[in-house]
Amino acid sequence: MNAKQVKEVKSLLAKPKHIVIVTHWSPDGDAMGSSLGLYNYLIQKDHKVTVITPNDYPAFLSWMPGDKKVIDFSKKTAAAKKHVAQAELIFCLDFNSLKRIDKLGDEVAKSKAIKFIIDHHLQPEDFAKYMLHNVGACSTCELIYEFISLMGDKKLLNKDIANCLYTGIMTDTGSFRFPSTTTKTHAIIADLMKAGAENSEIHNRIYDGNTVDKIKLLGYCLGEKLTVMKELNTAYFSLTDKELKKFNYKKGDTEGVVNYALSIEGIKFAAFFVERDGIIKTSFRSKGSFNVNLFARAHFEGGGHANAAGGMSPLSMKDTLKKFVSIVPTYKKELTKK
Ligand SMILES: [Mn+2]
Repeated sequence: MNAKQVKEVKSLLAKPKHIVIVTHWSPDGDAMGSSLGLYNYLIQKDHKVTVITPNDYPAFLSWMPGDKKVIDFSKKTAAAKKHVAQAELIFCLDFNSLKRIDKLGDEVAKSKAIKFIIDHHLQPEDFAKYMLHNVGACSTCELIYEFISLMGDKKLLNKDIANCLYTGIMTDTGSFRFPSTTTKTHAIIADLMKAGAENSEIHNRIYDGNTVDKIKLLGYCLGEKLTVMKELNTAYFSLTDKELKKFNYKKGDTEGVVNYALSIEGIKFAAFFVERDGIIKTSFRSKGSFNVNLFARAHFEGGGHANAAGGMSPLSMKDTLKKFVSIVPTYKKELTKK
């Protein structure tokens, strides 16, 4: 966003408007934190704001201020469509390809509203008039903080905004440990704490809400399902629908499982395959220079960041794993580079 655009957006937001905020499929901490952080900012300026998600998100994210008013497009499609049709301004947060929001994308594409992308994923699509995009940002929440600053509204940072933005920065940086965490990140966190962010409580709400089923599912994954391809510095897990049912699977129960594979000494590439509604969803994580965004784009109809990406496979679990195991050796050079 250049200085001229900042001025334009400032004047757009000077008068109350119908605003819709949308975020990506299977919202995570950064998606919900940025959406509700922006929501709690815009309502202070008397806008009529509606947050719409393409589908549901885990219960450990549903405590954020404004959560009760979020509309799930997959469940309340008619109401969501009405809001999108009425919108004068649509913010697209934490994604940059309309494919990432499924059928909600058709509504957003159709809408005459002015569109605004705030995001930190690679290769943004060109569908918005305004864009605050930075792949160097640790999270979209960091960019929402920046957006509020650009609008000259840092004085409006309150506890509600601070709690939302803290959540997204914490979850997208793996609790401030990924290389994307910078001095700027910590400076923003300090500001959010000054504004009232409840850092310790947020950590408890996000990470200490495990159910017995979730912990047992994790135990099963680690004990029975981990496969290590030692000479390729790669490790992966898979879970079928049947296995999920055995542990009374609830959304969010497999969150973070892939990171256990990545935490093994020497492992540079970790993958997780999970069957949901007949489709295999894939998560890829890496350490160092191995680019899982490119890997996901090339082989699993997905994408994301260089060190964290996702995708899908229309094949059966057996064939998906066969495919994966046959592809990984072609990356031997990158994976075994010192
Ligand atoms: Mn993000």
